[in-house]
Amino acid sequence: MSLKNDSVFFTDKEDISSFSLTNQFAEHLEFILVKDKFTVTKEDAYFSLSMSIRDRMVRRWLRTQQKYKEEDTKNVYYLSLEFLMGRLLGNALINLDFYDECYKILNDNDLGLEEIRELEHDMALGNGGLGRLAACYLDSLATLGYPAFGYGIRYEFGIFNQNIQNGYQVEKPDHWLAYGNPWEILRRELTYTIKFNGRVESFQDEKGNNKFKWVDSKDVLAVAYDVPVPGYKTNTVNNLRLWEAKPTEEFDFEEFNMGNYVAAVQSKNESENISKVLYPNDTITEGKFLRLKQQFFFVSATLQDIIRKYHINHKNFNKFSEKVAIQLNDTHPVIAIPELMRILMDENNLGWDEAWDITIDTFAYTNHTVVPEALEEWSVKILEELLPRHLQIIYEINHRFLSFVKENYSADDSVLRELSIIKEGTDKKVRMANLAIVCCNSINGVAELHTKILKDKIFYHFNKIYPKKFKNITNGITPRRWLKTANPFLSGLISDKVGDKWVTELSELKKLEKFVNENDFLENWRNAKWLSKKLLIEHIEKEYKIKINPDSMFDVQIKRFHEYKRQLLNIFHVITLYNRIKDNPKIDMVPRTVIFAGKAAPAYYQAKMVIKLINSVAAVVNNDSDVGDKLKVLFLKNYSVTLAEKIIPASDLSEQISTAGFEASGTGNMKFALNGALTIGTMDGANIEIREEVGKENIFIFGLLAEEVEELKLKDYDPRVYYNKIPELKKVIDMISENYFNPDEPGIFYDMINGLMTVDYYCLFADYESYIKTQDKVSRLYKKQEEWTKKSVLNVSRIGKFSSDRAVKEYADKIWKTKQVLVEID
Ligand code: F58
Repeated sequence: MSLKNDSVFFTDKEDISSFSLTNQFAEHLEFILVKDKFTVTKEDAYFSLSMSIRDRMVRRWLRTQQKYKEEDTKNVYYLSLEFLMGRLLGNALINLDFYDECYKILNDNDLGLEEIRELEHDMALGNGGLGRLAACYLDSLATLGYPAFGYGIRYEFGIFNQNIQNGYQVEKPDHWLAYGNPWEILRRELTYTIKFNGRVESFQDEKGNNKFKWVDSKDVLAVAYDVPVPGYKTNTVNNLRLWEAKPTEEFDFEEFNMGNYVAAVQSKNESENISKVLYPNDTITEGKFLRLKQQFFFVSATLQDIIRKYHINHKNFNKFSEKVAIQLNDTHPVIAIPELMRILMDENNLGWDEAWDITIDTFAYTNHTVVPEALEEWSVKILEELLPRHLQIIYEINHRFLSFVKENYSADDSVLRELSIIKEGTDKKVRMANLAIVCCNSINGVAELHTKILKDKIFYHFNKIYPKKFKNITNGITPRRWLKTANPFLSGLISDKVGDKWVTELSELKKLEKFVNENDFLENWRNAKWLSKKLLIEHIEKEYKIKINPDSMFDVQIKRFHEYKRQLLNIFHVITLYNRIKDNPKIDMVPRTVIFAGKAAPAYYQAKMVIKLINSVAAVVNNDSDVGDKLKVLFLKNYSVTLAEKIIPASDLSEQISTAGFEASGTGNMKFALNGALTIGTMDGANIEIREEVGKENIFIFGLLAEEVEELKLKDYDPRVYYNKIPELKKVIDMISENYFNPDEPGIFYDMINGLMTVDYYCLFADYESYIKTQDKVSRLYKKQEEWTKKSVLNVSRIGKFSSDRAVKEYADKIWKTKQVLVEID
């Protein structure tokens, strides 16, 4: 609809910024929140400020969307089951350049902006790197002015809250919406029907073509909520659209009329369950009916919305793939492929070939893992029940694909079995990655090594068939959040020295290099780190009542808990240091504060036991008077984007120690280096490219290479050989198995030690010696503060490649073929 008379709206010329922020702040407090000076709370101040800032975005937001329509731009749709956005207020203040003004307004009212910012609940709709990457890309897309749209689910509960009880992880629901969310706008008018179950009817149309119809489905509604994504100092405000599930009718009236109120409400709950909770699992798929429902729910709503928008400017589908690029963030949204085929064929009467060409030209897929058990497979039985028509289409795609391979390549049966989208067996499965590779125009890995492993190993035969489809786009992070906002001390110093162009052109940091021998500058650099450390210490002392030595090296590993990330190897180093102190309490060593944070998937027993071990070691080490402040071990609970923003600026050493060949890229590694921490890491993921950029003399690399890990395994790797050969390692293992850190709970680490001594799948024992020696090197360098600081400066100055701006431009050029758009406001 559009209004004939639009006098109720401000004209384009009217300067809405003439309403001062102070006025708007007051207005929201009084008229929206209904508060006065007697009843106002700090939470009210947070809400009111956020709404005032949102108001400032509205015109740009509307204009941006209008502009995309007018120009009929080629749009990018980033489909992701996860968006780990963190807090939005600070980011909006920085991107819109309102930080200083708001700081003053609040100060004048005896409120601290930083204190108010602390009241915002993280928007934690993701597990880790994959979800955070989506959020960084949204920031870059808006900053660079790409016509882009994020699509996902508005989970009522984000990633669980992690508590620690007796050293164990305990999960609590994350009720992030409990007090409302000032950033989202409900778009009730954008409600779509999502079908599930039912059956497929076939018939012949008037021309005698075989046609299919999905009938008798059980329906659910998807309702849109929009979240603004402002670019940095531009007029572009892009849109993140998240779907909430609702029942088609509020109650089952038959049940209701029969007086069965509870049953009636129950069916309402079943529909709403779809958007209830983010799955925290690390290796998923098996029988997760609701997870598949989530995937289809959001994909179906999104495609309906994309097609609606496309039809504003186009009558038929001829130009669809010229105007629409859909990026699938991992395999989670891959069910969009048969859904688009179905919509085109069954609802719009296109033939198979036409529908196929459009589909393949539209979709692109990013892979984020090399762990084979993490590649999604859905049981054919489940698909048959939930999405019968999609299963048919998948079978047809597979049939055509395998025929094509047979005709064009001399592939034997075992190769065909490997390529097949359907995995045969007693419980047949659909391999979602294979479906994606066959149906997408581009498949990309997220770091060079990762892409190489995809091409040479995991998808070897696919790469032979479609060599041009495989691409690498190394991940990136947004400098706006991860330096400008999170680290005011360092970013201030950098801008003083080289100006602030780096915020949108990260390679500008190169200019820092020429100051690397200036003593004053190095002094200021150290001071910036020290100030960030002081802030973190305050936070830790307040929350954990533990004293931290500000002169100690902050040695940090913060990320999801997974065996391949080897937090366990890190704690082995801690125990080794502890033993050295116990052997010689007068030892002259570099004091360390070793910080861990991260969540383990609730069902991942081994990862949870690593958390327990860290906490057990911490309890012993931190309370041993021989140790004093030479060594402290901290496990900071409930890791989040916000906590990362506090820890990373304060870090000296970044632990990136995955078994080589397992970490697709890593993005934490980039965030630390950008904040001046030095990295200790393996030749894995993006560490390799970081080393290439910063220079091998400015990073601490250790351990087996990916191919050496493979070789070792082929040679019947025996971890006991290392245990017997390395006395410090033997001592560490013996202490754990003899319950040194857990006298009250003997035997709890038995499985862990047994696994290490017999299999050690992630090669901790094989890498231990090299890790410890490298850690000793780290300590020696830390003693020479000037040299350390120079390396820190060089890391920052050479890290420009890892900006998400660069990554997003590569996606736009190599895959989406979309152009930047300038949004103007009079
Ligand atoms: C991560 N994957 C990779 N998955 O582990 C990391 O190397 C990479 O840098 C990052 O993606 C971005 O490319 C990741 O975070 C998940 O969180 C999955 C969520 C769904 C369940 C399985 C894990």
